[in-house]
Amino acid sequence: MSDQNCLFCRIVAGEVSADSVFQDERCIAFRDANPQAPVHLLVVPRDHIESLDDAAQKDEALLGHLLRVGARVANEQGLFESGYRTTINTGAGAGQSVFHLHVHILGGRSFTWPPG
Ligand code: DGP
Repeated sequence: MSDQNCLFCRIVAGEVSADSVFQDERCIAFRDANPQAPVHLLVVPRDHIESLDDAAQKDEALLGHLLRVGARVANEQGLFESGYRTTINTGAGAGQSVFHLHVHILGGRSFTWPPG
């Protein structure tokens, strides 16, 4: 399932280039083009799911996989000691701008709580 009008579907298909750090049969991880931290990665399922709100029961294993891949790539980027933030923006009001589910992995600086 992919959507020709979706930027992340086009990155998954290789039609738009991205600086990929990990790929498997279910997802890819690449560097965010507008980084908000020294390390800012996006973990993106290959299948088009608009947002976390659109994930169904059949997607439960995929959601877990995206988080585990996020931990893996964070550690590969050297964030084990310092920690990292894992974020999913859901809906425009929460800051989602690309409507293809993705997990942000941010690290390499300190973070405040609550987020802005
Ligand atoms: P969100 O706002 O949560 O939907 O996050 C979307 C992220 O996608 C945002 O941090 C910027 C990033 N982004 C937008 N366009 C591109 C692109 O063409 N390439 C890459 N690598 N990242 C992009």
